[in-house]
Amino acid sequence: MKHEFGPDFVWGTATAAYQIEGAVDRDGRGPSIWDTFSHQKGKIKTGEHADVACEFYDRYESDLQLHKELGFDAFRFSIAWSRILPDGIGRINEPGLQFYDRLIDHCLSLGITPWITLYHWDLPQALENKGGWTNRLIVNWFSEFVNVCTKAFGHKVKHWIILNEPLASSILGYFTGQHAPGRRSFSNLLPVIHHTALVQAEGGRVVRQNIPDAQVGTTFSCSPIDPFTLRDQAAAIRVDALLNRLFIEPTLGMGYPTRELPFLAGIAKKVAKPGDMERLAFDFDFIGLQHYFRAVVEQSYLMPYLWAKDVSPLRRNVQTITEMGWEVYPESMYRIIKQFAQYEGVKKIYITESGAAFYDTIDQGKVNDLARIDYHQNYLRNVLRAKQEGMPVEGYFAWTFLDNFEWAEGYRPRFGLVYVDFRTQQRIVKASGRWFQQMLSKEVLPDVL
Ligand code: GCO
Repeated sequence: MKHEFGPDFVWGTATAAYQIEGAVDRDGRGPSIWDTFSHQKGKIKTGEHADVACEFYDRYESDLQLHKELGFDAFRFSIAWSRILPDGIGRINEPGLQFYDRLIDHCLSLGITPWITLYHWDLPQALENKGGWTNRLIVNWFSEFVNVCTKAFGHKVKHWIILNEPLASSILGYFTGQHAPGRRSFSNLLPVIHHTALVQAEGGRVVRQNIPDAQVGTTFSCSPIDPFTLRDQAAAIRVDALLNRLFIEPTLGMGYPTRELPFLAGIAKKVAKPGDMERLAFDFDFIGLQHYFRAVVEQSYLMPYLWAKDVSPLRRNVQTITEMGWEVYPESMYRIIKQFAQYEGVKKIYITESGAAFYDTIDQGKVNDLARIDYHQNYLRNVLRAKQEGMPVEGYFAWTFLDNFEWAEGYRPRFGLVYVDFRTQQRIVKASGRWFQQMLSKEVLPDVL
């Protein structure tokens, strides 16, 4: 399979600081909103937190060694803002910088290209205390953080991702409250969306200014949206605007999709400052698509502003559903790449995340996760189809390397190619990890097989 993607295709795995690092109070790290949130009662389904997680902070050397053995040549990780700036701004914590410096050097020594995500949801608590993403000053705070990181690592890291899934952090964090900081109100929504979109572009500008030869990108969660019945077409168009278009179109200079979602017009009227609409644009070198499932929606009067809701896979008699309750529907990968490739300003696409949580069991020391192999194989076939049709998709990062802390779900859903026993920290490469290893080790496959 590998050779069909061509020699320059990037093969990686993706991770996030809070989900794997642990060591939350080590070497001067300040608290983040996820520390606070996960320790509040009832916020995480299993009552767990990520104080320890995969102990990646201490185990990164052997973990990266394993990553190398599996054949991946790129590793996507995020920087915990509060390790570098414990108060979010101001004082720099040298040991925090040193940790990422060692991690980067170790990647490089193994021939693994580091891909850094600057924001994967763990806002310093000190900044949340000042209003977090509802406060317009976040644009300055974030620029300061990006400035510190790019000055420290820009000479050796050339692949930078500004935000991880801005839709999730803004809506789940400040509107529905399912994620940190767990705030819930409609009045937060428009400021948070707008500040996030501004940060996305400003962050890009800081990276480009400090590292002229960097590849700068940002990621979006995305799903093709299908109407449940013919009557639901308008609903599907609205959901598409919210899920797939809200954060990319402002970067392309198209503004927010206000025609489909009139409530967004409130941004220009009440939230934005003069000149903002121009500041939202930034010409990213690449965009990262994070794709897992398609959505099927129907109209609903119960959901204000959107007037639509999801039709669950259970109601649709879907055959394969993951532990997250997500439908496995490989063709959606092809469709979503096609949808994003149609934007004129999109130059390059990387699949910065795709993967599946299934219930894993250990049998005689082995995890035979055939369903996960099927998932990656079939989703990859659809990436290939898009590529062969000429779409500029140039890499695939499996979510994820190690089983880890799955946010509000706790440790139960396991997405890893490597199983982690959270009591002993033992790692067991799953059959899916071996599948990648085999696939990636074969430069050329005989054409007829
Ligand atoms: C996300 C993330 C990951 C998740 C993964 C599975 O955006 O949700 O980037 O942190 O763990 O998507 O849900």
